[in-house]
Amino acid sequence: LLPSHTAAPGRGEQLKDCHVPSPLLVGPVSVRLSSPLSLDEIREKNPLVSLGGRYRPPDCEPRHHTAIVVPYRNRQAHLRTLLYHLHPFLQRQQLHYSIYIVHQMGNSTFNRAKLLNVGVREALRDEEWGCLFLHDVDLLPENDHNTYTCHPQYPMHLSVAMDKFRYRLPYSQYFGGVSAVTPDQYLRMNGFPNQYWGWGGEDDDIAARVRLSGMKIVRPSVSVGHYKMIKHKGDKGNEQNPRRFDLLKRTRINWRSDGLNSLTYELLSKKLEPLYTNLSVDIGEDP
Ligand code: UD2
Ligand code: MN
Repeated sequence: LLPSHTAAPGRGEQLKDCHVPSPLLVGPVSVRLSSPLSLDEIREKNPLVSLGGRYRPPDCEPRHHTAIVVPYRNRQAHLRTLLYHLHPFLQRQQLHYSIYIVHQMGNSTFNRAKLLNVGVREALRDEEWGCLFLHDVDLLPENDHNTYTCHPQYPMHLSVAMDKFRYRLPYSQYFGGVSAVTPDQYLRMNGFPNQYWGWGGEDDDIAARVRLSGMKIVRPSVSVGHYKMIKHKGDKGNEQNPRRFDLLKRTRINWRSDGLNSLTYELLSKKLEPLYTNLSVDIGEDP
């Protein structure tokens, strides 16, 4: 008997493992930022993506299984640009992948790190993902040699060189933008903090958790970790968090009790859209 995932229609026999590196890679790519296509147009360009934004290479057995988790509210144009760009990018890497949009419902202050916790938990209900990518909606990778796979031992930070920071790492412990952990690494650091409401600090807290749980951050080379950030202003409902400096002083004390093991939320709906899985969640509000 074949494993169920190879038994899809038209797949009579066992596929060969995908070649490393993928022969489909092109290296640097130019990123289209103006007037994103409609979701229907993007769907037409990605006929092999199935419901929920899922994909598996048709002609080889993928070596990697990656869930992309995107914290989200009210950024429609950014989302379309991301989907337009990321689907072909990930397909060239011959990954088995799925894109999860974690949509914060209601008007409470935005909470990026908590949304990431929710996305990880819900994604792992679907599949045994080997790698979890935590991805801002407005960041577009500019080189497909930046593979969306995990390091076996350590959390990765991928967005090392952004146009916004003139293609340099802004500071050595910087962990914002795009990062990746295996489920084991995620468990070991007790996930991400739930207490950061509003803009800022949560990425530094996550970086501190990596260290406090005995791991370190690894990165791709600056030439490969290139990203463009879509220009934007601050969002309503995501004002700078004035408590972030106080919270960051306490990460060392709080990380074991605040995180994956204290996560509560209500999943309002899970919908398999053509290009992504939409998780609408109520994550409560800043107490
Ligand atoms: C930086 C970091 C980001 C995060 C943030 C502080 C970079 C490239 N990124 O981003 O990872 O640490 O600072 O919180 O340095 N979002 C929505 N709707 C909203 C608000 C936010 O969808 O109303 C999501 C969206 O995925 C966005 C992300 O949250 O990309 C981060 O928010 P941002 O883009 O406003 O923050 P930014 O660019 O300063
Ligand atoms: Mn941004």
